[in-house]
Amino acid sequence: MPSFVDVPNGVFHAVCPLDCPDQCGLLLHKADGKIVKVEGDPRHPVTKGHICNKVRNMNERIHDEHRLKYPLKRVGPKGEGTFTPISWEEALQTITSRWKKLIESDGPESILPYSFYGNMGRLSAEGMDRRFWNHLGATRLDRTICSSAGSSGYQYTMGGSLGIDPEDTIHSNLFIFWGINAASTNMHQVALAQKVRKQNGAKWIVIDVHKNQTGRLADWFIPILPGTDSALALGIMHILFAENMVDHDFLQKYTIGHEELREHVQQYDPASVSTITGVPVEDIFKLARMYGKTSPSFIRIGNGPQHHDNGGMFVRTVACLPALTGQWLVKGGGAIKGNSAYLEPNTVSLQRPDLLKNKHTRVVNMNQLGEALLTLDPPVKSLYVYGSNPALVAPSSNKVRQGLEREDLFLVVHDLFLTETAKYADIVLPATSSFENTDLYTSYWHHYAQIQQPVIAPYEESKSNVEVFRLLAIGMGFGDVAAFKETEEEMMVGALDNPRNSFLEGLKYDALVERQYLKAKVKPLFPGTLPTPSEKIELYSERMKQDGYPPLPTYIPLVDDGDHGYQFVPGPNHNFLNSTFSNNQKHIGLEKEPRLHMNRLDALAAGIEEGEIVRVWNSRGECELKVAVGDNVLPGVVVSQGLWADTVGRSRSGSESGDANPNQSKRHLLNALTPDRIADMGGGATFFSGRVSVEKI
Ligand SMILES: Nc1nc2c(c(=O)[nH]1)N[C@H]1C(S)=C(S)[C@@H](COP(=O)(O)OP(=O)(O)OC[C@H]3O[C@@H](n4cnc5c(=O)[nH]c(N)nc54)[C@H](O)[C@@H]3O)O[C@H]1N2
Ligand SMILES: Nc1nc2c(c(=O)[nH]1)N[C@H]1C(S)=C(S)[C@@H](COP(=O)(O)OP(=O)(O)OC[C@H]3O[C@@H](n4cnc5c(=O)[nH]c(N)nc54)[C@H](O)[C@@H]3O)O[C@H]1N2
Ligand code: SF4
Ligand SMILES: [Mo]
Repeated sequence: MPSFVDVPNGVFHAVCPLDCPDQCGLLLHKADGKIVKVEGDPRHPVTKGHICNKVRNMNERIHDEHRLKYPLKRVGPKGEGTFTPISWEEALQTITSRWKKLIESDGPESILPYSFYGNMGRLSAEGMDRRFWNHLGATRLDRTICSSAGSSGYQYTMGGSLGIDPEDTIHSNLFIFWGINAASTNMHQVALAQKVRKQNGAKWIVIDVHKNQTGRLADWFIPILPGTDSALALGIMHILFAENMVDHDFLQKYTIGHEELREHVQQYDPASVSTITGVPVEDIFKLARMYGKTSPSFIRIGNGPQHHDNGGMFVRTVACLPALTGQWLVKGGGAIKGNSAYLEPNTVSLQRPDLLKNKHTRVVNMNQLGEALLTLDPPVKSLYVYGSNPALVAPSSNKVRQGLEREDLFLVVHDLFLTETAKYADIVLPATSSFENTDLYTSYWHHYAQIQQPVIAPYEESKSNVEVFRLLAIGMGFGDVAAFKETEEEMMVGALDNPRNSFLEGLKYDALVERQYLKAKVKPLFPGTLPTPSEKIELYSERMKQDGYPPLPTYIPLVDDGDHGYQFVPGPNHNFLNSTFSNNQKHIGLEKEPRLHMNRLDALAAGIEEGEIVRVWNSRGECELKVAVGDNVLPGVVVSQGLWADTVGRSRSGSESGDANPNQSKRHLLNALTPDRIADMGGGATFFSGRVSVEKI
């Protein structure tokens, strides 16, 4: 590959590395070796040159003077953030000698990796690191924080992460955004829907617990009580069958269990469903009839409703709807929950599970990090965090932080910034940004793969994840194993060669380097067969029955979360990407401050006024938030958005000294309130199934 690093001026192709379905193509403008402007690449077939505000401002993050420049060693108490610079040699020596001792005394399972998709690059997020942990025999991390409950539910119905091609939604006449704040989290799906609305008068329905950016764009916004969406979907099915709006031919040919389902949904009559969901009976009829009679109709299934105790069953249930109406056969009809199956690389080649050999290593669910650090026996003695910021993003954060504070826990954090998590670390390692790396990107929404080549030199002494794991392998004495000697290029060639994924056929490394955007070989799902046991859409699932679930889609209420007045839904916000950007003044300025959205009637009853600071609490923790009173949430529900830095309002990151008042700085820590219960399926998170009390201060 030609190197762009040494070319000081020009415009270079790049990929947005963030955990966002859109995975935009970017153009980086370089002057004097620095990125001075980030814009969308108009040649990207789906994102077409449009990007979000967050990333238009990315050059500030890349050249932020607060970025970590060199490895650091902690010299103050854990959590305070007082460090002194050390060399890479000393850092690696400290880590590997500590690990070697731990392996001898406590075994390799005393070491726990913790990572997520701060950088979606396949090599950075799940390449050399996985090889390293497999070879070491460390405790395995079950990566469940994001979408695993819903993916599991979808898989029971459809066999895998297989939806329609989003480019086909240009033909849709009805868009249902179901529990997705797409205006913030999938802007190009919104752009497509806007275009069709203008051209063909297509209608948008948004079903959400919060009338947010997306709800405000809808032709019809349907507010719903949290965690009740399966009941609504079953109510729609009840009406579709009762009023004969189902496609008998499709049901016969491509599904199993429609007779059982027809019987089963009789119990979900509109009156009962209305009581459960808070959606008026006439609206349930209107919604079912619109859905039953409009073609093509498209459902974009979001992450929100699957961050609940019953989240897997929600997705399993909604995924049945397009089958009832036969919409999968219509161009632009169907659904997208996630599309990751189409570009699924060869993970065996990439992650080398064979390196685990016969090690029966234990598994920790990442949603229960605090619990694992505090109670696991034998204990976790060392934690290595990269590409994630669990002190802010993981549920029940008071427990997480208590775990991170453990004096006997050897914590290493590899990041671009001195995050909330890094402040607890014994050793901090500086990470390159994705624009300094070589990596392979595969969207989980559209069907295009891209490659990033380094555009700028590594910032100061920072190193990529791939490089650090190579060095750690050498330090641990297994650097000679072939898996750790592979170059990035070899890893990508191997990853793209996946005989188990026919959609990847012909999508090869050299062509990708040359052409920049290559599409998976997709075709409509129907006519065709699915990777389910019956090869059909499983309205009735024998596999679910074997796994202990009701085999037919069923409404299961949320777990009792204590006697508190409000259901608490703390989702992401528009200008941060999870906690990324929450340390940037421009992004903070756009969001201003965290708010607690509360219904007018609730505020009146509690004597709470607009703009008042209230105490929000439950058995897990407390926050202080400014109230926004209005009608954008139903009574009994409170919503807040954004994973706010501890240090909002003051400078964070890189300032190598602690906060004056650590308790004060944590008052916006929304995850102090969230449950670390595990969802019904896939080990998923239940961020939105917590209850809170709200009181005047
Ligand atoms: N700007 C921005 N974009 C992002 C992110 C970000 O932080 N900021 N994060 C990225 C990541 S990692 C992810 S996973 C995605 C997530 O993006 P989305 O799929 O949009 O998921 P959320 O924003 O978590 O929740 C979506 C909506 O679900 C609603 N909701 C919550 N509970 C329920 C319920 O029970 N029923 C219904 N109907 N609605 C409910 C919330 O109010 C919210 O509006 O976004 C990605 N993109
Ligand atoms: N309350 C609440 N909590 C939530 C959610 C919610 O909706 N509500 N959403 C949840 C969801 S869906 C998700 S996906 C998680 C996301 O949570 P995380 O995966 O922790 O995402 P970020 O907060 O963006 O943190 C990513 C970190 O990776 C670092 N990073 C970026 N690139 C690299 C790299 O190449 N190498 C290394 N070593 N580090 C890098 C960034 O600087 C950043 O600090 O949060 C979850 N937490
Ligand atoms: S965060 Fe999403 S919308 Fe923004 S540039 Fe990246 S991929 Fe595109
Ligand atoms: Mo996520």
